[in-house]
Amino acid sequence: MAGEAQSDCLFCKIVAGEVPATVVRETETTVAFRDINPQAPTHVLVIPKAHYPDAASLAAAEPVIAADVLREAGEVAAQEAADSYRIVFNTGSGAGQTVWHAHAHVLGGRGLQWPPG
Ligand code: D5M
Repeated sequence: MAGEAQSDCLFCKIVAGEVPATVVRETETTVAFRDINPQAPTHVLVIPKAHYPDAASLAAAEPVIAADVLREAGEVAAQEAADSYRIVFNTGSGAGQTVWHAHAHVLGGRGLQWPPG
């Protein structure tokens, strides 16, 4: 069923506490943890606890939780004292998505180029 934990999903395992992560924030609907391969001084992933494969499918099915993810991304940036930051949702393998559980990258703490690669 939509939103249910998937046994083969890494981020569902992080939500369940079965895979360790450095959690920086948690709410009823979201978890924020440090990216294992940071690309900036602040690089935190914000995920919904419910499983959706990407941001668009999350927003279509659970718009309130999608908004929770965005709000938490802003809270992470505030917590990390990043006044300039980027929120990225890689969507599709051609855009670099490697984990098929919706996640916002929150990147900050250094200058960020535009356009991204
Ligand atoms: O982003 C997926 C991100 O997930 C990528 O930046 C690495 C990160 N990652 C992978 N495994 C872990 C664990 N175990 N902890 C923390 N971060 C992790 P994508 O946009 O799908 O490429």
